[in-house]
Amino acid sequence: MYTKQALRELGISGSLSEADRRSLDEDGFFIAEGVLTDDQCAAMAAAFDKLAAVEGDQGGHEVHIEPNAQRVSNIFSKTDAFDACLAIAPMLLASHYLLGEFKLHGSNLREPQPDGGQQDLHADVPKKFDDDWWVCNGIIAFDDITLDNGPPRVVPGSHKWQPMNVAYVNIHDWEPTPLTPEEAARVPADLSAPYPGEVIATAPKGSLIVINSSLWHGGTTNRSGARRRVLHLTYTRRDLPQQFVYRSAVTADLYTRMSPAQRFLMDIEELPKGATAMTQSAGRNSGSEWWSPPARAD
Ligand SMILES: O=C(O)CCC(=O)C(=O)O
Repeated sequence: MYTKQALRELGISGSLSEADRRSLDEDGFFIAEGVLTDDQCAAMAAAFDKLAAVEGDQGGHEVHIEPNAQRVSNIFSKTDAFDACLAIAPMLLASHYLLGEFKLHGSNLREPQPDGGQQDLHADVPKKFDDDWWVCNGIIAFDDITLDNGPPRVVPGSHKWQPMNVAYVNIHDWEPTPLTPEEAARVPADLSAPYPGEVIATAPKGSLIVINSSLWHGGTTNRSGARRRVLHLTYTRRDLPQQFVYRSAVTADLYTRMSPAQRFLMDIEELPKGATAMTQSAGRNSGSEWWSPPARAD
C-alpha cells in the first residue's frame, strides 16, 4: 500500500483546489467549511462530552494534559464516533501535498475552558531546511469557533521562518542552529502577547482549519465561556514518529472496523510481534516531558 493508493481506496483522487494550495503555500493555513454536517457535529460534540466526563482532568494523559483546556487523546481506540474525520478530502489532500507519504500522527480532542485555553505562540515541529514540513494539523470544529470562545491565532507566512518555541517532545533529532539577527528579532519578548499581523481564525461548526504545523500559532482564551469543541487531527511523514502510536494501543474493534487503506494511514497494518489486535500498553512514543528534557538522574 502507498499513500496515493490509500486515498484512492477512500474515494479521494485529484488534488487540493488551487486556492487552498496557494493559501497553504503562502499563508501556511486554509479554512474549508462544510466538511461535516450539523448532525455529524452534534453527534461528535456529544461523544466529546461523554469521553470528557470519563477522563476529566486526566484527559489527554496518553499525550499531554493541558491545564484549563479539556483534552482527550487516543480517541479512535475509545469510540467509533469520530471515524468520519478520517476521510475528509481536503485534510488528506493537504497532508499528501505537504508531506508526500504520510500516516496519522495524533488525534486530540480539545476545548478551552471558560477563561482558559491561552497558549504561548509556538510552532508544533522543527524543520531542518526551508519547506522541510513534518506535520499537517487539521482543526475540525464541532461548535462554531468565534472571536470570543477561544479561537486559534495564526501568524500568516511564519511557516517560512525559523522554528519557534517547539515542545521538547516534538524535537526528535533536530539540532537548533544559532538565530540570525533577523530571526532573533522576530521572536516576541512575551510569547502570550498578540503578535503583529496575527490572524484570529474563526469558522462555523463543520469546518476544517488546516495548518502547516511549522506555522507560528496558538490557542487563545475562551472569554465568553461558549462551547468550543474541536478535534486536532494531525498527520506526519511516514519516516517520522507518531505522536500517539496506535499500533501499540489498537483494540480488536478498531482493527476490524478500519479498512486496509485506513489501517495503512493509521500505521496499524503490522502489529508488534506476538501482539493480537487487542489493547496493548499506552501508545505514547516517549516518556519525556512536554516542554523540556526529562530531569537527569545524577
Ligand atoms: O485548539 C486550538 O485553538 C489551538 C491549539 C494548539 O495550537 C495546540 O494545542 O498546539
